[in-house]
Amino acid sequence: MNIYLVQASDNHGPNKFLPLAIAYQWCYGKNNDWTLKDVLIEKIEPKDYVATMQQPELVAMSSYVWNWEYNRELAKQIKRKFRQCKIITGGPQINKYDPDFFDKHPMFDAFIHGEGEEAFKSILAGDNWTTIPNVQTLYHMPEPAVRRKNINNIPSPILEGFYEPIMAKYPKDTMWQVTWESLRGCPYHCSFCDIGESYWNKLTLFDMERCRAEIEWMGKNRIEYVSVCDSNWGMLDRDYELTEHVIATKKKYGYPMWWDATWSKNNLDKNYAIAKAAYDSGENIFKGITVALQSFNKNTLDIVERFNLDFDTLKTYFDKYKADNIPTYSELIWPLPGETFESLKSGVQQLIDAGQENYLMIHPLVITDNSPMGNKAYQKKHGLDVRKIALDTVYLGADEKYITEYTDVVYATATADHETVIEGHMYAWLTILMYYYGWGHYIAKYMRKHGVLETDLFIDLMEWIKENKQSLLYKEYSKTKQSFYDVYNKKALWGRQVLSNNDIFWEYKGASSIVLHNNIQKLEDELIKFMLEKTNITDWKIKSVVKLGLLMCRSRDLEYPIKVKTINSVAQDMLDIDSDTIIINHADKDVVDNKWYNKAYHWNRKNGYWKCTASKDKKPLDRYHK
Ligand code: B12
Ligand code: SF4
Repeated sequence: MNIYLVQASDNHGPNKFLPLAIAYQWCYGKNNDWTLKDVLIEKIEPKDYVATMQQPELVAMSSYVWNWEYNRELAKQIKRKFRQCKIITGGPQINKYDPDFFDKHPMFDAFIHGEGEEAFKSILAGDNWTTIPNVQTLYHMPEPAVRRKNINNIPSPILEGFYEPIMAKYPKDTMWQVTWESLRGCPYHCSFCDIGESYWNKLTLFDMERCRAEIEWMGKNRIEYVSVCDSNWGMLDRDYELTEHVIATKKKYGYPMWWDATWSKNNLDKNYAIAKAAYDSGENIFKGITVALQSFNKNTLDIVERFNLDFDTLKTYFDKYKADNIPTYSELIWPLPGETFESLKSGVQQLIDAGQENYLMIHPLVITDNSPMGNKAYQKKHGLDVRKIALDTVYLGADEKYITEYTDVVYATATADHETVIEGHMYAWLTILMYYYGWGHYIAKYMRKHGVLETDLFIDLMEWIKENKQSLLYKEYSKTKQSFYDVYNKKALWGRQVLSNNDIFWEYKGASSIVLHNNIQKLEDELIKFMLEKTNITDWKIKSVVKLGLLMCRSRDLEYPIKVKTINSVAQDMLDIDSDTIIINHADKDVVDNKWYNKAYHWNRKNGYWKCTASKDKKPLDRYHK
């Protein structure tokens, strides 16, 4: 009998994903009655794919929020051509609590709740579906799913050779991305997260030997990018050992190139030790270390069952990372229940005060069905107005055949009406654009020395932008705001195309950065005008402040190092340099190519690529004359 496996991912740039969940199902459940005909990993147009299928008896799909509509469409088309074919699906997108799920998605024959391996094995063995735990059929809602105690008896897809035939179908230079786990579960209960539900509360671990062998395989097989599924990298002592092994493997083979982990929330000392080992080794495997916070509002943290480390501890670690030149980044979510515009602004200020200099993301609050926040009573209690919009995913290519994926978003809460929600996104856009993409970073630093808080400065700037409708900044502001409005009210796609009609959908700050970079003189004039109107600094100083601040942003068109003449007191207040002649330099000396914008405002944004270094000029002028 023929079986097809499906775990389709979007293409993020040139990378292709090797599927993990569906691979486990097959490696654990397979038997000789079944012939594996194909594993689909990309979103090939459903009708084209169905045309290639040969007498499928069973199709098993792995469902996530990013492939749900695709899977539904593929399932419909398979059923149209192969009526006898059974289609089953599992994954986080399957609502474990909805007995009416079949009415909404009748193209499937069974839904598997939670971990799927045992149920899948029983299905392949031909057991009666209504008797298999965790399997929901049209007439049968199973008991609540139970976690497996031992995961080590699930064979490793990597070590079983599951991936080689998939990789063989693609060109040799394909950049492969694997999802990989050393454990399952998370001890915390954050209500906005799927893994926060009690089902995932206990940790189950894969053996170290297996983990090491899998990492070795990644090195040998030139794996570009590893998405680590573990929820708290750094929580266990063995994460340090595993990181050492990743570093050693990269030293030996040059791969895996990137190790993208979700860092532990409560173990900053262990995280720091791991990060330091990686950076000291000279092997750059982390794209910044996350110090995730989600909110600084005490009431909100209680409501979402999250905790933050105290301010002093945070500050100590940010300072340590900064002293070692290790980039960190932080994440907040907007609008969490209980949060207001003021508390959002105050959270950003606390983060800046604690020393987050490098990067910040403020994610929109989206809701998945299985997370504690997916519960309707919870939503009612906190006044969450939840609506369906396009999935909040960016950097994807534009293709009219793309099947749009959707998510549930929080449109308004009891403490932030919809207008405030959009206003919060706009404030986040401007603050991050200015401070964390650099365009106003050093100006804000200068103003802080003169008693103005960074977040107040950006409030003033937002006001100025609204008052100056002819400005470039206003154009960026209004295009971004319109896009947010369309996303929330018209199911438009997230992001903006700025380079051409075939461009990717850039995340908003990246999109605006491209525009500002290409209109730098205009930006300089506008920032000077803003400072003249909204501050009491003298005009000749303002000009130097803005000029020097913008020169600290890496330009595509300049050859570094450059020498800059400025005012001593400006250099002092802005850069802590006691000189009127500054050398501005940047580490990236590669020849600029047509991917430079991606490098600066997408791939390396969390590493603070924009930021140049500044030093006092100690050398004779001639050395810098070209
Ligand atoms: C790795 C990962 C990614 C990778 C994706 C890699 C890829 N394409 O496969 C990256 C970093 C790209 C990513 C991005 C996003 N992610 Co993500 N990501 C994860 C993460 C950390 C691990 C997922 C994983 O593979 N786990 C390991 C597998 C084995 O576990 P599993 O998926 O739960 O599968 C088990 C069962 O569900 C079941 N099962 C699964 N499939 C099947 C199929 C069958 C037939 C059966 C029987 C059983 C079964 O059995 C498996 C156990 O064996 C999870 C969080 C987590 N810790 O799980 C979030 C998670 C999956 N991501 C999530 C989200 C929301 C996103 C984003 C939308 C975030 C954003 N707004 O940008 C984007 C989407 C980007 C896009 N357009 O593709 C949500 C998904 C919720 C949902 N309902 O789908 C999760 C759960 C996190 C959360 N917030 O709660 N993500
Ligand atoms: S957000 Fe992170 S820490 Fe919180 S429950 Fe989810 S995985 Fe665990």
